Amino acid sequence: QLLPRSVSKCALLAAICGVCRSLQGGMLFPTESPSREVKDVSGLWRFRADLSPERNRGFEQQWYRSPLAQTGPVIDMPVPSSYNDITQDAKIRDFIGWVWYEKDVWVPARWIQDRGTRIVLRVGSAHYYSVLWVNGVKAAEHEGGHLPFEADIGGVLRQTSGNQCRITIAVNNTLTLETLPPGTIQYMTDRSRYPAGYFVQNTNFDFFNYAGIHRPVLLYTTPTAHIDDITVETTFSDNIGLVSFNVSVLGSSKPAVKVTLSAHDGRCVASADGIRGVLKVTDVNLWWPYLMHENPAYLYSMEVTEDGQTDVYTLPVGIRTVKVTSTQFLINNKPFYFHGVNKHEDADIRGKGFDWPLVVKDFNLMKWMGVNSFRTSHYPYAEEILQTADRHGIVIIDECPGVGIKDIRSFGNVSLAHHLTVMEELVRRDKNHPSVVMWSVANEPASEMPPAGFYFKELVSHTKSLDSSRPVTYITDSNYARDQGAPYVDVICVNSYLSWYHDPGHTELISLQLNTQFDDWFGKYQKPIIQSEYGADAVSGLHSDPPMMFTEEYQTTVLQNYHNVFDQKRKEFVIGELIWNFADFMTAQTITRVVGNKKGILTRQRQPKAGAFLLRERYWRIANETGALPAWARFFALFTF
Ligand code: GCB
Repeated sequence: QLLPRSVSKCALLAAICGVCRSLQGGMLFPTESPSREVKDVSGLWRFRADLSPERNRGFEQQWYRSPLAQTGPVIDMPVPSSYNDITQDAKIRDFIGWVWYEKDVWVPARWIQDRGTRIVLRVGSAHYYSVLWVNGVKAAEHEGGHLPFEADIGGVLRQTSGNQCRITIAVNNTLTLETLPPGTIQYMTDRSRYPAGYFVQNTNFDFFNYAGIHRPVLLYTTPTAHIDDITVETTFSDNIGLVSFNVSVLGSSKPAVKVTLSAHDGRCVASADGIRGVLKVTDVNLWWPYLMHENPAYLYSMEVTEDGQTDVYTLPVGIRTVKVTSTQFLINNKPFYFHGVNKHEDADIRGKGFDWPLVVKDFNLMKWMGVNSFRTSHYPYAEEILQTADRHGIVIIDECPGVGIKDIRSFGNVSLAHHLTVMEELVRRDKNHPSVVMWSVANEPASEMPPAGFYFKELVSHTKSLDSSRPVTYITDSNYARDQGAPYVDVICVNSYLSWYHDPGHTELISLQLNTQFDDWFGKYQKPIIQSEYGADAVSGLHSDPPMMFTEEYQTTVLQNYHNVFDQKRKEFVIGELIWNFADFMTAQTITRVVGNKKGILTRQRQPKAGAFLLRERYWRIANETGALPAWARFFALFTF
């Protein structure tokens, strides 16, 4: 029972129900307010990997029924964190199957006593498949890492023990042909080489399949009659900003909703009554990207109240527009050039576990380098990261976990139905972030295969039906002539590794080949193009002149050759460049990776290689050319470089 039985069952049900169902309920980020409390129950949890041959002993023996320590040996496990790099045990690092987490928490008595209080348990994300119990009673099941899930646990708590609450979460990292990302389990049957029952997990993506509870676990309350979801869309005309809102209220038959929008200084600039409407903001302060305006990242505060003050939820709102022409990407009707990075959620020890020091350090590094954008390669990042981007004006291409879709069997209806569900979960979670300007539905799928056309048509059109205000793309590395999905996307995003995977060592070919790449794509589709990945591995501290592969000099030479072409093509239809990668990151062990992927311009510990200084100079120069830099930054750019 390596594979969670319910994975394929759920996906199958979704497929049978058809591709156009939508998710129940909203997924507002838990915040405190006069009517809501939040209690973070992250920290140290008890942990046990199910090492039984079938990985199914935990279910057979019902480990959720009693304290985990009574079932066998448990160890400390921090949450949030991947479990893989926490111990000294390679069996835990490379574990495939079910692991069990458990924590006892106290729930405030008043939450339990007040029947008008909803008590919700929310897991920011757990990779990959999760089952959640409270006091031994099953409360939720969720497929997919990188996105939150939650359960109303008030009923269970009131029926069971009262204030003490034992939370058990079983998490399975097994990937199948129908999961996102896909993978396969391969049993090795040659008894002369492998012991009985030996298996490996195969994947088609280039990052370590970190697992565990990756984001905070929160308990929070709302009144029973509560604001369940809010959707805002923004636009403007002259100096008037327009914010259309749609509020969904649950638990009340006649919701009385009031919405007010306040400026930075607390001044109310617009208000309205009702669950939907449009707020008009005169002398609007638009949300501008970092380095594009004197006063970037302006956020209004939208307070939604239900029935007087019964429930109150406050949402930051940035007013901005996004449009695409055949050659440009426009933010607030002005051309925007993506000078940015691709990232990973990845760090020493914690793996993909959310970590504020790392988030703040990464934003400081991005701003230091003059980065105005990043792509959440290859999965949705923590909401706290998106909120930080909103506040700093860093633009985001928001990618779903559709990476490594290479096997033709992963283009079937079950996979498609799950992929659509993931897009629904992603849009539901991230739709209100001004920083998010585009959805990416996949990375380097085998888009030349015949089923890919139908698959991507469905994906792109469904994503547009969920959110018509943002362009949609997927990232391609395939030959343009054979691409089946490109006709459906708004922006062509191309990954290429000239002089690395093709013609290794021959940087002199980059100029010719990159020009051909751009001209071919634009010639065929007349859509703006982002170079969504390019780069070369460099082992920090390794040098050679003339440059050789894997040295810092080679990495900078590759970058310079690409940049020369970008500088020509950005006058035409190239609208952005995203280096692969912001930092070195961990991968599976293979003969092509030396303790991970070294294409970072920073080391995994966030120390700059030569490429970081090169990029920094370039990005500040580009920002300065736009003429929209704030005075301090223009001064800085002129005198620093
Ligand atoms: C790619 C992938 C990325 C890899 C990168 C590489 O095209 O999108 O996930 O890490 O190439 O370094 O090979």
